[in-house]
Amino acid sequence: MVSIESVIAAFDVEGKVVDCIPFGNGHINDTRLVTMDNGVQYVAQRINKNVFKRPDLLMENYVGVTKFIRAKIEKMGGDPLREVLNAIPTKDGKSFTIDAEGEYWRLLVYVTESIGYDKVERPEQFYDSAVSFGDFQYMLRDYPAETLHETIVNFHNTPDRYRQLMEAIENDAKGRLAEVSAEVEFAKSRCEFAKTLEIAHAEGRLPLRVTHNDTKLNNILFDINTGKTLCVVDLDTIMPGYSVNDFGDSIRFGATTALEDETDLSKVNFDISLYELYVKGFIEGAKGGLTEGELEMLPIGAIMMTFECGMRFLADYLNGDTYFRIHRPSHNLDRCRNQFKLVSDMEAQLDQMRAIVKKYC
Ligand code: GN1
Ligand code: MG
Repeated sequence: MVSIESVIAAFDVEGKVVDCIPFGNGHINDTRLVTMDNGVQYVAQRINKNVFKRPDLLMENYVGVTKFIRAKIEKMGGDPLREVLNAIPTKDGKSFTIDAEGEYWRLLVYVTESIGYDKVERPEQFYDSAVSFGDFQYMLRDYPAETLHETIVNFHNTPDRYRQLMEAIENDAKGRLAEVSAEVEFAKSRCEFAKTLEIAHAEGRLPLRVTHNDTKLNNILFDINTGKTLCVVDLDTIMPGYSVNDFGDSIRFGATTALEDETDLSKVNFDISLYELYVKGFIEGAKGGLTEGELEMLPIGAIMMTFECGMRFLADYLNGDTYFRIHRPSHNLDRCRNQFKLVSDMEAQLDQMRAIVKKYC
């Protein structure tokens, strides 16, 4: 790998690199916190080319969306360096650089005195994150969606994820199929369910919007002093999508009693009180912008995103762990089992989940 100094040298910044450490818990890109000799810090990210086939188009989205949000924040008198991500241009005015090995890098302003969480530590945090993601959607409601590139085709197309899983089963590239028969059965028995949102969209009950598509709690930065939310990060998958999936991905990751890769399934339970807080916050943050159909399908979005993510982990396990970063051999299988446990929990509480949405509409 090339030196970080040579990467940073391409960007329009001053000083010399004195420190560079791995940063955050993302499963896809390679993220580092870089400190310069003048004390200024930046976040450098090597974009995963295996996942994002066209990093140049991705960066076009990135700059377009962040500029759009920044203009709104400035208008409202907010802090444009802390309430939205800022990509630093290269010395020749581009939003990314390509290193000697053909890898794509971007450099971001480090949001000072900020922190991200992998798990809800205080319930208000989850409520606040819901308001932020709801508001994020609201801010992008008039973004010209037709100018956005699809950075990962069919990203949250659940029937297509199902198809990819069936392909992975068929190939059984690593001979792991026998070990996962229960998980395969679990997925297969939800083949029809997987189509629910695509059918609702085709029937005009679910509109396409500009969505974030990766609304995990750890994709929100909080102010370490006030504890309040600062900004939404991880903007690589902003694309046209369904609001209920943005809602759902947050529930999948946050409204649970355990981390995404907890292996003791007795510790993995759907937390309906956190779900309720998120429902309240998301609806408030969206400021009346959600249609009746969307509101009605919020609970389905939660189950769908959890099911889809479980299928993605399972497919990656069968394919030999080529997509998600793993830290132990069965990591992706553990993650799949964890997600499927949550799916079962939510299915059992679907009526209560629906009643909670009604309460806040
Ligand atoms: C990935 O990069 P990260 O860790 O924020 C993935 C999401 C998954 C998530 C599961 C581009 O997000 O879709 O829901 O892992 N991002 C991509 O934790 O595939
Ligand atoms: Mg992330």
